[in-house]
Amino acid sequence: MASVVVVGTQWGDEGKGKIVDLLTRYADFIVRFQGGNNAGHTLVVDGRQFIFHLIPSGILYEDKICMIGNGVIVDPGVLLGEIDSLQQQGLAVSPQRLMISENAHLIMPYHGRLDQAREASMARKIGTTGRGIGPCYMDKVGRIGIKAGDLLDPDLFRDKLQAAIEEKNFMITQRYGGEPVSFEAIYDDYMRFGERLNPFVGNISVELDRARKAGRNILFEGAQGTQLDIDHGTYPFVTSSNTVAGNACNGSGYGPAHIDAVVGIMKAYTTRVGEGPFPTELNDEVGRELQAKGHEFGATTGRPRRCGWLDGIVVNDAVRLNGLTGLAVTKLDVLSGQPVLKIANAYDLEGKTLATMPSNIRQVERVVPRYEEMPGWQKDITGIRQFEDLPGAAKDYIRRIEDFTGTPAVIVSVGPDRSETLLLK
Ligand code: 2SA
Ligand code: GDP
Ligand code: MG
Repeated sequence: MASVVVVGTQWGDEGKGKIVDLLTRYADFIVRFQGGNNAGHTLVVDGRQFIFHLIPSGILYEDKICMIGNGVIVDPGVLLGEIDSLQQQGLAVSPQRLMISENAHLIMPYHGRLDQAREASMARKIGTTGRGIGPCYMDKVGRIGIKAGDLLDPDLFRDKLQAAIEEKNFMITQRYGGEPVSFEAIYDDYMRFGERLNPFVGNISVELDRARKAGRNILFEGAQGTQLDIDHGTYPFVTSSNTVAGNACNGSGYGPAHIDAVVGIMKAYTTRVGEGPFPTELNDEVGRELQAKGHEFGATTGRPRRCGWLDGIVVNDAVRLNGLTGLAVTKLDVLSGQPVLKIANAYDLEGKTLATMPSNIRQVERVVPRYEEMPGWQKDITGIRQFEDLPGAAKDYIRRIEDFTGTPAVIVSVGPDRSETLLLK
């Protein structure tokens, strides 16, 4: 397996949690490299559901080492809550099994406040998760962020917090008319968090290099999806990090020449949660059926996810932007019962035919998908475990996806459970 990156090819929630869990079997190290607790990665093992927001799902395997890379932003209260809840379920999360990069930036209470206040004040909202993601990455890039490693140095932490709070309270009170945050309360809370988290904090780049040289297998777990990438997605309706595979290296301190494969997770249809254009969205009975059958609700916020047909433009963009070497197609079971399936294979825009997502957001709003139609299948496929046993129309659907993406399907998922999976190659 060597070093493999897993990314979402669409707008997130493609089933990365489930597929990462499957691939974790072959991995020794599992690494998150971007995003924060905006992510919600669900996996179901023997009917038991787990939702992870920060800790890589590999933590369920006792012999694996999980890492939170420098590219991740960490809300320490949420992380400790996740550690505690795993411990209550009988899973010991020791510093030997979980490492946090000293360079990972911390989500501070003022980030959440600013995220929510900003959303409330915007005429055209982004539909963020309200977890402080944008404001935290803004501080990182603006060079006033506070890093996990800073918690090990109370004087440094105090000085940085003091400087940041002055600026943040000005924004909170003057710009948004809110109540200021208290330096003392944050300082005390974060020093307490620090005491518990310090044993977990270290240089994960050095550890990963050591692991690679020892021939260990490393799995990089992406969060959100390619169209939510800050550079390549449907900006400004994106998250504030690079979600594409290249960031697995930046976000963990791992060299690009050492990546061996990139697996793109692709839902058999498309969903989006939050605001922003969605060319193949279905505001009709079919959209409602997919939402109900696929249980399409946010794993972090519970918001309903918008649903639509598979968008070949989105997937082909993901193939190019991530250098995908294989596809994992999820939720094929949700399409069962549809008489006809549609795949967008081009966009029409004012007399022009487009094969990629436009960068101009107003154009993204105006594109009209051009669809090809394929017959559906009626049979329930959740019990099927071999690709050959799928109904002919389902096999044709997968083959068509491979054909227009030029990328082999390596996994097909027919249900949320770890066992409801077909391995193709
Ligand atoms: P943010 O909070 O600043 O990252 O929001 C910016 C946009 O990114 C979208 N976003 C997501 N889209 C899909 N899934 C995500 N995780 C949760 C899930 C979402 C939830 O697994 O269901 O529970 O609502 C996720 N995180 C961020 C977000 O909707 C904005 O469009
Ligand atoms: P992620 O953010 O990409 O990890 O995806 P989420 O966990 O947010 O959302 C995917 C949802 O689909 C979860 O509830 C999964 O349990 C579920 N899921 C994953 N694969 C399948 C599948 O093949 N079929 C069905 N019906 N559900 C699936
Ligand atoms: Mg999710």
